[in-house]
Amino acid sequence: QLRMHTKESIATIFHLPVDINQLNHWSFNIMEYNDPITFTILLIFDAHDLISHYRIDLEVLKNLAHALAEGYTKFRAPYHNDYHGADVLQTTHCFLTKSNLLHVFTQLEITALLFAAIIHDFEHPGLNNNYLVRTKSDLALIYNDFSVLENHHSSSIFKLLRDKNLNIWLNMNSDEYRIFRSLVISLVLATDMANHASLIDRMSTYFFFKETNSTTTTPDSKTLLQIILHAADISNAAKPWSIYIQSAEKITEEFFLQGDLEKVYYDDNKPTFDRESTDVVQLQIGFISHIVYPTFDVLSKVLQIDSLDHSSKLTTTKTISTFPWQYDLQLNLETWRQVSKDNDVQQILINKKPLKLNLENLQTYVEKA
Ligand code: 8BR
Ligand code: ZN
Ligand code: ZN
Repeated sequence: QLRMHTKESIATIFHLPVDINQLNHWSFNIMEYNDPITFTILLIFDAHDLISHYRIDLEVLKNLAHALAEGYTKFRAPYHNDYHGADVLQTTHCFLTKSNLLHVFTQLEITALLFAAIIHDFEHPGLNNNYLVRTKSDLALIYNDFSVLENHHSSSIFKLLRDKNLNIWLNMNSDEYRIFRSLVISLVLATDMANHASLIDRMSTYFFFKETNSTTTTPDSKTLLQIILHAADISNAAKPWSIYIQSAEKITEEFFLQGDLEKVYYDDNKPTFDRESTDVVQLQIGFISHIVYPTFDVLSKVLQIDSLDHSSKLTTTKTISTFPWQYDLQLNLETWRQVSKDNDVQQILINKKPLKLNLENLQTYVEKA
């Protein structure tokens, strides 16, 4: 009976709490809604025409959304759960709406990017690769210590897709599916933070030579897609402060839960994330300045690309463009710097277990910044 309603919007048919226009905004706060995977996947896949193009059965899509939510919440990780998966999809979609890339990439590439975004941390246990390797976990042994989590996220999703009640890509032909699968795997594997530096280096070198007019090569679309997904993955620190601080709190608690286990299970008992001594403020300042800033610098250039044609060289529409995250990143970094000058707040931040940042208190620092 769903077919008869195709003229109605997906939001109406499924009584979704938001519509697609809300998902186009940088300041959309996914934390305010229940069941984030269902509405993001339905609305965003529909907006990019994937549902009609691949003749996706809406019941199967809903089943998949449900299975994704189950896998994402299985380990009750404070940060790496269904909200993070849905957030990365919504943020990726947001990037695409602020660029010309929808004309640069093929439909299949956009499909792989959006799918990789929603599945990229499936069944995340809330422990990082380093922990899984050091404790000789089953997962580390299966994947020989190499991008252990990322291999698992991708592998377990393709296992799910063997079930025809979950396989939304049933109508892709075998050539398309082969390219799609290979792209999704390489996108998810590229979210391993161990690849951050080489990914940024590759693109920075490229843009440097482009600006000096001395390059004849163009970046491949796979690298561009990897940058977009990587940026969406770490975008929490580039969101408005009130949204970012909720994510920062959750990931810090996840780090500390791992730290608690490290004290028990590490041979030398030397935790990487000790809740007693970790300086949360310096951790965030380091994360923003060393990881997020360089990534978003490159991303801003990537989003201005409007052709990958080898003969015409790479062209960009505008040389300078302001994106909302440029402002938010600067403000967030400055806010932490204000916080770091205040010893009282530092004490509160370090000694509260589990960490609870006082949002109202911190607001005064936003104003100072
Ligand atoms: P995943 O989300 O795919 O695990 O990769 C991103 C990694 O970046 C996280 O595991 C975490 O180590 C780091 N990270 C993120 Br995301 N947000 C952070 C934050 N606000 N502060 C510190 N590290 C963060
Ligand atoms: Zn991950
Ligand atoms: Zn992630």
